[in-house]
Formats: sequence, structure tokens, C-alpha cells
Amino acid sequence: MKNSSPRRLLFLFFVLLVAMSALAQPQPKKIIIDTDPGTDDALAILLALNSPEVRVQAITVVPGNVTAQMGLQNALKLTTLANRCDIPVAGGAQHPLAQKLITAEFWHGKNGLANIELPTRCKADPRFGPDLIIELVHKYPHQITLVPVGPLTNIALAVSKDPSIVPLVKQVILMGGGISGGNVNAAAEANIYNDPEAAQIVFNAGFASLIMVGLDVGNKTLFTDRQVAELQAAPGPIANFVAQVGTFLLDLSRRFGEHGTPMYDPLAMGVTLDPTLVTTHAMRVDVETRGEFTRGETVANRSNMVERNVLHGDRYIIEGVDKVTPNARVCVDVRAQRFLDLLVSRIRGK
Ligand SMILES: [Ca+2]
Repeated sequence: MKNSSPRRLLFLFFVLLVAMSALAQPQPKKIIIDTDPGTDDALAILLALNSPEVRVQAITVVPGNVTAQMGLQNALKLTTLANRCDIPVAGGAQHPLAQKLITAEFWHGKNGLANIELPTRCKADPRFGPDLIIELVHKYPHQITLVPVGPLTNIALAVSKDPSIVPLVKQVILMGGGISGGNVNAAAEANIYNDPEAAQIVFNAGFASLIMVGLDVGNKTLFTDRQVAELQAAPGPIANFVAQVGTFLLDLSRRFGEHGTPMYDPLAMGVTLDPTLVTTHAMRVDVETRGEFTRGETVANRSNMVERNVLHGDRYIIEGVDKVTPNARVCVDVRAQRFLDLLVSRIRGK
């Protein structure tokens, strides 16, 4: 016993050292990507799959840029390209909650992936996307970050079916909305416009942390010829595919007099990897569902206050102001070059 003590101490010291180094290594975030792929969705997915900060637990598909069926096939093409058939890819909603679907082949190519043909080897998971979200949130309580980069239909269905998941979700980092105008029209951003009722459910579900990565920052992250050239110089099928997507998007942008194409969905993934890429302000955000010109607008209260108007006889009198509780952190600024460098280096496999 006396002789074995130093050896035992040494062993315990070694165990402690291993445990400490394991603790020092940050564990990858468990994420679920809810997506309508989509060119910029494809880049967001490939960014995630090339990044050690996250582990993709599932990809759930929502109709938006393309139909639900085409989106599912596209997601499977992307996991095939990345050689990641181990990741469950599940279909979900077939249409928005309360309106007809609006698809965007105009912006994404007729197959949704810049008309680039990719093979499919991976198979779809038979589970219903919102059910898979519910299942994974219960399996990993307080560990799952949801990264919705399409209309919010699947997330709304999941929280409506099982509201008990809301406090068990670690964070929601969504691409959608804007607080300085829209891209569909003067007021609305496409993801929110494609299912305003779902978006209103998600913003008001009561998630502990919800980050809105909207047009205000997405429009500042412009992918240009420089990034295409950097990717063309890199070997491999993923860099090659992303360079081709970039070329397609840039050709489209030039038709509208722009020299760059916004990286909306990839930026939401970038914020998931590195929250310091953006500056956020806490705001109360509601989604307009009835406006004549503003259906689908994310209406953000910057001061988080509303006037208290009290009826006195035939008129209202302002008697003070009431605070409203913020439900989102809205991205208001972005370190765009740092993000683009991160995107390119990860796609290049570095
Ligand atoms: Ca998308």
C-alpha cells in the first residue's frame, strides 16, 4: 500500500489532467438547421458542416425558396456533397400556415441550387421535421440551438404541438426580417413574408434567447468576385460548388446593378459559430400579419416602451409610458469582412 501510493497519485494526477484538458476544449454546439435550400441555404449548410464549433444534429426542410419536395432533395444533395449521410435530413411542412407558398426559382435557379446538378446518395429520414425537432430538444435539453434559415413554419408547428420544448431550447438564431425595410417589397423580408403567422408564433413563443439576423446585417455581407477567386484557387468539390453558386448569384446581382450578393443564411450560421461577428440590441419584435402594405414586416420597438393612452370622455390622454419586454436580440451591425474571411476559409477546408 505504502509503495503504491505515489503511483496512485501519479495516476490520479494524469486523470485530472485529461479531465481538465477535456473541459478546456469547448464542446461543439448541437444545432438543428431548418432550411429551404436554396443557394444561400446551401452555403450556410456547408459552412456548418465544415466548422468544428457546431455539430449538426439534423437538417429539417421547410418550403420557401423551393417546394418542400425539391428542398428535401436539395438538402440530401448537400449532405451527399459533404459526405455526411449520417446526418438526419427530414421533410416537414408542405405549405405555410395560412397562405399559399411563394417559391423563388427566380433568385435561386430552377432547381434551387443555381442550376448546378449534384448527385444524391443520402436518404431522407422518415420522421416529420417538427417532430424530429421536438424529439431532439427533449433528448438534449438546454443544449440545442435552432438555426432556422427559411420561413418559420416548421418551428411554429413544433412549438405549437409541444410548447414544453420552448424553455428547453438553448437558443434560436434565425435569418429573417429587418428593421429598415424589406427585400420582397418596401416592408417585408422573404422568410417572414412567406409565413408571417408562423413568424409571429416563433417571436412570441418565449425562447430564452432569440437572435434575429436580418437584412440590416445581411445586406452588408456581400460576396464578390474576390471570394469566388479565393474559392476557385482551392481544390475540392465543396469549394468548387460554392464558387459556382457564387458566380451564379453574382451574375444575377449584376443584372440589378450590384457588385456583390448578400450572404443572408450563411451569416446566420456565422453568428452561430461566432456571436462576436455582430452587434445586437434587445428589442420587442412583432410580426405584422394584417397590414395593407406591411404584412410580414418585423415591427421592432427600439426603445421598448409604448405610450399609455387612457380614455377620458371623448379623447385619450397620454398618462405615461409602459415598458415592453424585449423578445429578441436584433443584429444591427456586422464585421462583414471578418465573416466573409471565415466563410471562405471554412469552405476551403482551413
Ligand atoms: Ca433560406
